[in-house]
Amino acid sequence: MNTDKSKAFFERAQKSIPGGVSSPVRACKSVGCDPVFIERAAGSKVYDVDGNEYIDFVCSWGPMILGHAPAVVTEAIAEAMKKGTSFGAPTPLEVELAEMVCDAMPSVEKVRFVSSGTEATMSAIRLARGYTKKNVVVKFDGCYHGHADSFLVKAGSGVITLGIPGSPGVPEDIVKNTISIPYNNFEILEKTLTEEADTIACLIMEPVAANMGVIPPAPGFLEKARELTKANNIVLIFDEVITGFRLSLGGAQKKFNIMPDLTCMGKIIGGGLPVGAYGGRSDIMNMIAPNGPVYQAGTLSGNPLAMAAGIATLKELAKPGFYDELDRKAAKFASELEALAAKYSIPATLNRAGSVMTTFFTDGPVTDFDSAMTSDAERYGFFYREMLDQGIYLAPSQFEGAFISEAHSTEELAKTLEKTESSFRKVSQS
Ligand code: KE4
Repeated sequence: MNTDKSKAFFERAQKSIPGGVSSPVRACKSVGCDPVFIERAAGSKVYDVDGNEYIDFVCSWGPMILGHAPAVVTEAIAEAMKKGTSFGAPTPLEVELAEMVCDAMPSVEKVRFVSSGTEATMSAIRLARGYTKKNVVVKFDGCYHGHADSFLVKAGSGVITLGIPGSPGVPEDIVKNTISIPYNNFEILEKTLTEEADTIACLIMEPVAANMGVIPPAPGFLEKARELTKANNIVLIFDEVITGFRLSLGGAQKKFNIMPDLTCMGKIIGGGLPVGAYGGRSDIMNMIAPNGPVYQAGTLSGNPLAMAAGIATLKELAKPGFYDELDRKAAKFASELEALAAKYSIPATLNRAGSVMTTFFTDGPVTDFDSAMTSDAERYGFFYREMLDQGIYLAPSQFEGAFISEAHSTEELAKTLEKTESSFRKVSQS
């Protein structure tokens, strides 16, 4: 691939943007190459500034479940745009999207829109602290809940990708109120939530971890988390920024039939525009200003263009059979990918939840942060570069998910598997 223009943009970008990117993982540091700069996208494809075409499995890290620039969404945005772009006032669109979210997510009785997943999670833990009058937040090693101070303790996503142990700038005072424990470890979960119950405000968790790579909950783990948090006056927060509207119209909580107290959402509900949301039990949500004393605010919260994009997206997802077809496609792709790894005797473990999956370059099983970290990130980097060179755009990190959208055709998935076979052949010889 000729990527001369991307290289020039990357050099220029680094003069005015730290690392030349607006989010660290995009710099491709862990996969040993420079990022390509994307000019446009349509359907399952992205196109870089040199005119190279790629089948995209990043999907903007999850939002593009319909594929890029679906007409229903772009037309809705264009329509909304004619009426102005931001008012800083209540609008009918946010009421419509709020009602759609409350109808879809079983535990969400009330919802507040913000502009990112980080804003949603940081607001949810503040609310949990205000509601319980306790301060400690429990999270899981390798789970990522955005970049608010309280979460940068053994966090996933870009934090593990870049091997940053925590983050300078997070005061000890904050860190001491965050306990991080191993995912899928029943014994430590029970011990922590019972012994420290008097100080713990909330347990925040990805119901399916997807920021240390995809790691589903062990059978019974979500039920145990629900039982222990209920028994100890601890608010259970499901961070469904990835799983929400990805695993089903009701997210992971519908899929696994678990009712958290609060849910954080993002990505898909904005249809590609900046939207985050947090919601849940009315008795807790009613503590949020202006109803109650817990403060949270935002200039662009409920932005009409973003609301229009979210409404158009969720209307498509609500159509009968949408998730059945998407998951069928993803399951077939995953099983064929696993067969190729076996054919070339490559130590690999594929974890999948619906249409998001991760191929860990390790024998596995991969059930938590420690086992995820046995993956050969070097080998993933080699694989990533081989695939990029063949026009397949994967997450530039072993510890992220690959997303399949409605727009990925059978032919494109078959083509991806052909390119995967060629890459696996080289991986097995490397
Ligand atoms: P944002 O602030 O990036 O919108 O959302 C933070 C967040 C919260 N919770 C979960 C489960 C998340 O996955 C995220 C963000 N996801 C990462 C990728 N896995 C965003 C990509 C990036 O940081 O550039």
